[in-house]
Amino acid sequence: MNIVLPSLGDIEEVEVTEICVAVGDAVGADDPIIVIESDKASMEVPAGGVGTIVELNIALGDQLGEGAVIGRLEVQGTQSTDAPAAAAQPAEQTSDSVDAREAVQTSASGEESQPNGGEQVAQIWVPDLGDIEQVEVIEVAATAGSRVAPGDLLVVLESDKASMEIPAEVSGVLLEINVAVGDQVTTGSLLATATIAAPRHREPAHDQPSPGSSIDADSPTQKTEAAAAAPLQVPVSMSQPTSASDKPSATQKSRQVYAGPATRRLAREIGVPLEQVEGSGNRGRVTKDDVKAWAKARLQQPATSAAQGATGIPAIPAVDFAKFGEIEEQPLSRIQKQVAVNMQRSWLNIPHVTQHADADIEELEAFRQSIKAESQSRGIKLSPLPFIIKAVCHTLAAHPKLNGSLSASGESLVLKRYTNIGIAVDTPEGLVVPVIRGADQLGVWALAERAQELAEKARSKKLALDDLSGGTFTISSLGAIGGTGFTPIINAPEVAILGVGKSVVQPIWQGDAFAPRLQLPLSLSYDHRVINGVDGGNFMATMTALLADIRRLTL
Ligand code: CAO
Repeated sequence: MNIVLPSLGDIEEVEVTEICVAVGDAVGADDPIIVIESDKASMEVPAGGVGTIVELNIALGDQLGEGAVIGRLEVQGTQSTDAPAAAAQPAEQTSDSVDAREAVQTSASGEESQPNGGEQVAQIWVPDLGDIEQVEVIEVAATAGSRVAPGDLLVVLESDKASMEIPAEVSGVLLEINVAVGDQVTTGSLLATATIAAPRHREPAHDQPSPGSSIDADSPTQKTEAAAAAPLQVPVSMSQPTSASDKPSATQKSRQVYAGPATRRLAREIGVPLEQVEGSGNRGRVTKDDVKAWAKARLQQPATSAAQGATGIPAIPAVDFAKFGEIEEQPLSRIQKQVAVNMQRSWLNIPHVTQHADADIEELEAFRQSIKAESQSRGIKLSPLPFIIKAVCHTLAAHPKLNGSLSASGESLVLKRYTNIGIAVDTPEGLVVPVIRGADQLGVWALAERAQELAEKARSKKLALDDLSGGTFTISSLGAIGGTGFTPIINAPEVAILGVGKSVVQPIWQGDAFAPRLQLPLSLSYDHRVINGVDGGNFMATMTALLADIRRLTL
């Protein structure tokens, strides 16, 4: 059967703004085939029968008149005929129906056209819904106390066939919003109450309502009856499309969304905030494709900047710091920006737990001091760090989970049979983490040499990509600076990182007396998805035991 454009009432032509199906699509009777739009309203034209679309005769932007053949539907189980589609429901956009949404009731005793000099209260009702009994409130776009102007969106209603945007028709302040999202409302339900800033003057023609017009109905009941006398056969979107000449204000723009019911439904189903979607359709109309493209872009988008909100977390609001005093803006280096992204990604994706322990390095320090002359003659700077790296390699061998990575699927822990230790190095350009490959195969002298070499390369920007990749565990040492403990952020996809603080002499109980002992603060952050507290505790116990007695590193 032919799918025919239904009656348009007094509208001569409408524009095709969305094509919802393709040839070959199986459709149900209520499935929208196209969305059409006049300068007053938009509506979906349903298939009108169950079957398969075998022909489409329209293109986006086509101007159609009543009776135009949109396409052909091969009705399931019947022969195709040329009879007009009974279920292709006509859109009779009568002037009454348009006026219906303008219905406001004033509490002033006189006509609205008679200024009384005082404040008037306007009530805003659900307009004539035709043969639709109930619609759902799917969006409440205004709040009590806010100022509205004609055209500002108040609420969006939706039946299973169409959505209706109900705009304010008056300038004023909203006293009360009488509905909430999810409410079922019907023709004549009270939506909102507003004080009108200035009485509205009607055109004389409007003051002489035609029989059945709801425009002068002065009670919800009367209005409902009046509206029922001029029914619409198909509910249409009552929203006023944004035209080029009708530029919304900034706030209005952020609230008003111009989209059909199917698009709104899709957006709701997949959780897309329609007000954030840029409409590519006619007059900025948001189409289903826009919604899908927005969702797809969001899914593919890495956290590209530190300022950006991630995982649905609202972004930190921008502040004009210059308002409070003099400022200087320093652009971030490429490395700093990348570090910001990596840190945020790790912090937001990984449940971090940080465990603290002090290692007694009294003997280690005595040994280090004892070989200082030798280190100088070798030209190697022997800080506590290479001993810590050595101890970490031993500890990882005993607790290999901490040398692993959670697989991308999250289904397994990848254990690595190699130990590559990343060392966080502070440079003027930002933090970099060069990697000592095969650290477990190196002695303390070699580790010291390698760490020194990589730190110098990092500071002189000479690191190769190879120097920065393949790490299995990271050490971040602030020992030269100070601090007793901190929460290092895991260098994902590694599962743990060791923070090193500054060693200090502390009184340690020796069983019979306190003795001054050099204590090295260690902070282990681990990924609690794969590393348990027991694993972290065991790691720290092994680590502190090794540092307390470095002879164990030879075992
Ligand atoms: N406790 C006490 N003193 C320490 C110490 C510790 N834990 N660690 C180092 N020191 C001492 C050293 O012994 C050295 O003193 P001496 O010359 O008297 O021996 C002095 O501090 C300076 O050490 P260093 O910084 O030159 O050498 P290092 O091996 O300890 O560190 C490196 C090398 C590359 C880690 C370091 O230069 C660096 O960049 N640290 C910053 C890392 C960082 O930014 N981490 C934060 C990441 S998260 O934001």
